Amino acid sequence: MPMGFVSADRIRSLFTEAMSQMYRAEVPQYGTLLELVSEVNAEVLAANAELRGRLTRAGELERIDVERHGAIRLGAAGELHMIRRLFAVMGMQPVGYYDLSVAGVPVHSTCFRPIDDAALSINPFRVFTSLLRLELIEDDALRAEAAEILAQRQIYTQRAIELIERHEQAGGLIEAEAVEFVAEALETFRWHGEATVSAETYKRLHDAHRLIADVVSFKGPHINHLTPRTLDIDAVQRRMPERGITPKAVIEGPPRRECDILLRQTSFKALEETIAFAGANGAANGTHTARFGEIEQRGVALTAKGRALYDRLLASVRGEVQVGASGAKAGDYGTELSEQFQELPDSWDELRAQGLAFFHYSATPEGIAAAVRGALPADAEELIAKGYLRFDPIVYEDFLPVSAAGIFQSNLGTDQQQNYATRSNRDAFEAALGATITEELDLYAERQARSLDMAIDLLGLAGLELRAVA
Ligand code: OOG
Ligand code: NI
Repeated sequence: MPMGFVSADRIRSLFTEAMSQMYRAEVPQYGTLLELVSEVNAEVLAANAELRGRLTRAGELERIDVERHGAIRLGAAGELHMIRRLFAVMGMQPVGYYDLSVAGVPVHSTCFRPIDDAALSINPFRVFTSLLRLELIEDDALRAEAAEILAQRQIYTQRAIELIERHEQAGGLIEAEAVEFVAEALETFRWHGEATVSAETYKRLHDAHRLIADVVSFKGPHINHLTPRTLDIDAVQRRMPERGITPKAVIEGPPRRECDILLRQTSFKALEETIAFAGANGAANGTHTARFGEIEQRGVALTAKGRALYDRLLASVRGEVQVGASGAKAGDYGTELSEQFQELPDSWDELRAQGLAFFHYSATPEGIAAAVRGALPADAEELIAKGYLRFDPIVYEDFLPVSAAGIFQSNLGTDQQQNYATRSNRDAFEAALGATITEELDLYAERQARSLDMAIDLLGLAGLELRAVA
C-alpha cells in the first residue's frame, strides 16, 4: 500500500462503529440488546476456560465485541453494482449466493465481508445484501410502476461516489478522505421517515408483498438490523423478555450442542414506525415496519459433506413439524430438531475424522520441541494423538438461506415456515453485481490447507498428508 493511504481494515472499523452508533440512536432496543449480549458473553467466558482458550487461539476473542452483521435490501441492478464498489473500499467482497425465493421472499442475496484471516480477526463486519427480483411481481402494471419509481432514486451521495472512484483510481484513501467516506456512505443506510410514494401506491406495493413496499417506497435501503454475536444464544433468548424485548418463536439453525456448528439466530419483531407519504407535506400519516433486532451464535464451518448432512436433517425436521404463524408448535420443533441432529456427531474429533467440518491446524510448542530432538512420528494422525499438531474449529463466517428466510418472514409479520420450489437466478445477480461471487466453501478449504502447510513446515515435515482432511 502506497504511503499515506489508510488500510481497508481501518475504514471498515470506522464504518462499523459509525453504523452501530447510528443504529443505537435510531433503534434504542438495539442498545439494550448489546448490553444483554455483552453481559451473557462475559458470564460464558468466565465459566468456560476451554472456550476462552479456543477463541483466543482463533483470534476471535478480541473481535467479538465489534463483531456485527447488518442487512439491506436493494431495488435495482445499478444499486447493487455501486454497493459492491462501496464495500470494496472497506475490504469487503461478495461471498455466497442465497436464493430466498425458495421461501417465498422475492429477493436473492449475497454477503459482503472480508475474506482473509488477518482482516477477519480485526473486524469481520458483514452485510447481507439482497436485491429485489422485480420479475417475481406478477402484476405487469405494478412491476413497471415499481421499476419506474426505483429508476428515479439515487441512493448514494455524489461525494460518496467521487470517493469510491478516487479509491479505485488512486488505490486507496488518505485518513481525511476515509473519514469523509464513512460519513457519506452512512447516508445510504440511514432511515428516512418520508416515503417517496403516496399512501395509495404504498398500499398496492404492500398488497403485492410487504417486502416490495419496503424496498420501493423509500429514498434508500435503510439498514434493517445490526446483529451482535453471542456465546450463548439460548441465555440471551431467555432473558430478552426481562428487558422488554419479545424474540421470535424459534431459534433458526441447528440445535444447541457441545460443539457449535454453523450459525444459530433469533430476532425480535420489527418496530412500527411512523412515516409521511408523498403529498402529506412531511406530516406523519402512516406506519411501516422494517427494522428489527437479531442475535447470532457462530460455530464451526462445515465441509460440503457436513453441510449436506445438515441440510438433510433440517429438511426432515421441517417436514415433520411446521411452526405456525404465531409460533404454535415451537416446542415440538425444538424437540424434533434435537432428536434428528443426534445423527450429526457432537465432538471435534468425530467432526474432523469424518471430514464434516473445517479446522485450523497448528504446531504445538511440544511438537516443535520434539522436532528439534528429531523425535517426530511421520504420521499426521499420530502427531495429533501425541499433541504435536493441534486442530481448532474454523468459525463459519457466512449465512444460511433457510434461516435467513425465517428471519425475513418473522419480520414480515409471521413465524410461519413455508417451503417453495427453487427458481434461482445467480447469473442475473452476478451480471448486476459486475463480479463473480466467491464460493464460501473454497475459502474455508483454502484456509484449512494453508494452516496445515504452515504447521507441517514448522515441524520440518513438508509433504506429509493428513488422512482425514476433507
Ligand atoms: C435479511 C435477513 C437475513 C440473516 O441474518 O440471515 C439475515 C433481511 O431481512 O433483509 O440477516
Ligand atoms: Ni441477520
